[in-house]
Amino acid sequence: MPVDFSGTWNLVSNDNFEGYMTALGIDFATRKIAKMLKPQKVIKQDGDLFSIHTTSTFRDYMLQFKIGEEFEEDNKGLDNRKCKSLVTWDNDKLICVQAGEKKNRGWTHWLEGDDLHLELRCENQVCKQVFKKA
Ligand code: YOG
Repeated sequence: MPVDFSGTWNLVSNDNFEGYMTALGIDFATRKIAKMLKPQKVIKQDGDLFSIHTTSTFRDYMLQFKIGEEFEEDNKGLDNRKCKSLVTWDNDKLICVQAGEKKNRGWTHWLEGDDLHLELRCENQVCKQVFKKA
C-alpha cells in the first residue's frame, strides 16, 4: 500500500524560501510579496497519476504528471523557465528532478506523522516547507 499524499494542505512553515527564490532569479519586489504568502496545496493521487495545485492570494500553479514519465514543465507564473521534469518514487518519497538551465533543481515530498513535507532545491539553495491537513 503506497503512501497517499491526497488532500488539502496548508503551509505552516517555510524555511529559506527567500534563498530559493533568489536562486531562481525572482526579482526583489516579487520576493517580498511571495514570502508573505501562505500557499495551500491540493494534491490528487490516483495510482501513478498526480495533480498538485498550489494556490495563493497572489498566484496559482498547477502541475499534473505520471510517475516515471518525463514531461515539459513551464513554471508559468513562477520563474517561467522551461524544464524537463521527471517524478519518481524513492521508497515513500516523491522525487522530482527539473532538468534545465538551473543546476540541481527539483523537489521532494514526503509525509511525517500528519504533516506533508516539501524540500525545494535550486543550485545551492534548499527551501524547506511543512504543510498541515486543512
Ligand atoms: O511545488 O514546485 O509541490 O508544483 C514555488 C514558488 C509565488 C510566485 C511554488 C507563488 C517559487 C512568485 C511551487 C506561490 C518562487 C515567486 C504559490 C513549488 C517563484 C516565484 C504558487 C513547487 C511542487 C511540489 C509542485
